Amino acid sequence: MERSLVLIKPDAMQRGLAGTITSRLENLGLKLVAMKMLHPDKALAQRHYAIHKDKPFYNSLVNYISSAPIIACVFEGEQAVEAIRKAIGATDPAQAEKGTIRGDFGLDIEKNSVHGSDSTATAEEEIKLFFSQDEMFSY
Ligand code: IDP
Ligand code: MG
Repeated sequence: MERSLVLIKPDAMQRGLAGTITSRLENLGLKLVAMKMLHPDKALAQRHYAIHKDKPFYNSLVNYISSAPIIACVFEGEQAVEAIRKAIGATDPAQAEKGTIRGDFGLDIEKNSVHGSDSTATAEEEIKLFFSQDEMFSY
């Protein structure tokens, strides 16, 4: 059983896509085990994207993610990390296949609607940034 952190990013929230995106991921057969709406501050955005701190797009990315409320969720299931990455599609919506979340809804390479963890190890680290143990559910 794997877990993955999903963020519904500001561009998707602002266009009323939270339900659509959550629904697509639930329809993969994955279980929603944590969910919250929050407005990330810069410090949280910087920690979440720390791996990109030397990239030219880092400051813009941090400003973007902390610009509006987002929804953070944890999905659990077999091969959850890979299943979600596939459903999300390529980083650049222009390259993402139709039928993927980014291919259908992403605006540009930064405002690409959704985040999904890229490995089980990353997922565990990312989940800890957004959720405490008592915010995670088993049912
Ligand atoms: P991923 O979200 O598909 O794993 P990463 O390369 O880890 O993509 O980048 C993290 C996030 O940074 C992307 O989802 C996107 O929002 C943003 N990003 C990635 N590459 C660029 C870029 O070249 N310009 C602007 N923003 C970018
Ligand atoms: Mg990534």
